[in-house]
Amino acid sequence: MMRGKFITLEGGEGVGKTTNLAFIKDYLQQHDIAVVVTREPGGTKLAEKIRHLLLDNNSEAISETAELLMMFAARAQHIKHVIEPALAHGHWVLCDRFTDATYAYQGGGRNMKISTITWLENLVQGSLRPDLTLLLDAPVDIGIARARERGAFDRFESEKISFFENVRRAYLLQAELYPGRIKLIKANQPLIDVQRSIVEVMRTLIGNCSVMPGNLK
Ligand code: Z5A
Repeated sequence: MMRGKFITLEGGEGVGKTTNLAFIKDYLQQHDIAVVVTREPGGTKLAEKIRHLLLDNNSEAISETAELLMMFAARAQHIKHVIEPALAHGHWVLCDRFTDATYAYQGGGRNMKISTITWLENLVQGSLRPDLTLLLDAPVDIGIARARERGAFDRFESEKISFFENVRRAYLLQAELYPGRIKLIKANQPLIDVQRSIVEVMRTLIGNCSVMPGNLK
């Protein structure tokens, strides 16, 4: 059986990851591709518990190191119990955030050493890397305004604007470092245009798969 493709969606607050995840899922299913949709931190029972701890605004102060290790602990569970089995069965995996978020939030936002993140990435993931990452990028104020319309803020959403500016810069640096894998999508345009750009990228990925993965509908 042919291994599935691993696609991740990244970007700062309110750039439209959740909205476009549903769109991409439908697009893949229209092409008879079996797709597993998941998210980070989260995706398994234990990882969702860790997510709850990480996002809880009322918890004791979480140290930067603890936050980083919790992200990777959740990721280790997620890879072992969801991502790897799905890919091995020929399913495509569509994940709302993955390790680029760690470089952006813990690296850019919290100033954790990049070499430490890379060390943990290698430990937890081995050779697993996304086949494609869609980085939705928009000016911080636009994304935050969209996200905050939803109401109560979680622990990350309560950060200062400068934190999100650093996160955005770190994401853009990742895109510069990995131009083959990370495709930048301008997210401050009308949704229809964002989705047009996404389809262009997806078409190339699907077109490059000479044989479609297993579990065709
Ligand atoms: N985190 C981390 O620190 N380190 C890590 O390694 C990982 C994660 C994996 C999880 O949040 C938190 O964990 C995250 C980083 C941290 N921090 N925060 N905050 P999350 O990913 O679950 O949630 P989020 O980033 O806060 O996502 P979000 O606010 O839900 O944003 P979104 O999913 O990108 O946006 P959306 O819900 O699709 O859209 C927001 C609104 O904008 C909605 O009303 C849409 O209808 C609207 N929208 C979307 N696109 C458009 C366009 N183009 N025009 C107009 N309106 C639009």
